[in-house]
Amino acid sequence: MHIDRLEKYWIVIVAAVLGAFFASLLAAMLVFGLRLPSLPAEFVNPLALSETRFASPGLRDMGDGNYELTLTSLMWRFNTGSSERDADGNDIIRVPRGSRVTFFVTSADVTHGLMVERHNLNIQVIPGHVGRGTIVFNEPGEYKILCHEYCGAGHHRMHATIIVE
Ligand SMILES: [Cu+2]
Repeated sequence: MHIDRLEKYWIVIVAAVLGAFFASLLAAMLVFGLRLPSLPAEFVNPLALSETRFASPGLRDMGDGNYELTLTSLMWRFNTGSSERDADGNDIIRVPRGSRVTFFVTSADVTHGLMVERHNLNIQVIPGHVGRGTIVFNEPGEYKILCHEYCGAGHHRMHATIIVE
């Protein structure tokens, strides 16, 4: 079968581009630890959060530098159970350096998002679903927990702060 010279070039270019995409996916998975989002580990009744772990949000010390942070997203704040607030009334959580924090998050109303500044955590917070993810905080500093799903008029103000001491 005759294939035109220019057509051969294009086949090679297309194969090279596909190969580069595949290699970058592999690198993202193997080098940078990127994972596809999975189904939530748990479901809750969003109308009866008072009967679930989300009735008492907060940071729990599980020992050996492990913490569990249970929090609820709602219009328009993160309820982390913390009594410490910033000037805008948003929650502040403090953990020691080196802490391994597992987040458990659900929504009390609409779809929200949860990402932690400069860390590899990005959860879509859907009513009825419990999003879960873990971060190890190796560097001291202040890190914002931000909502990344537009959730209404107060979305741009919706955040909390983690201070790694
Ligand atoms: Cu939002």
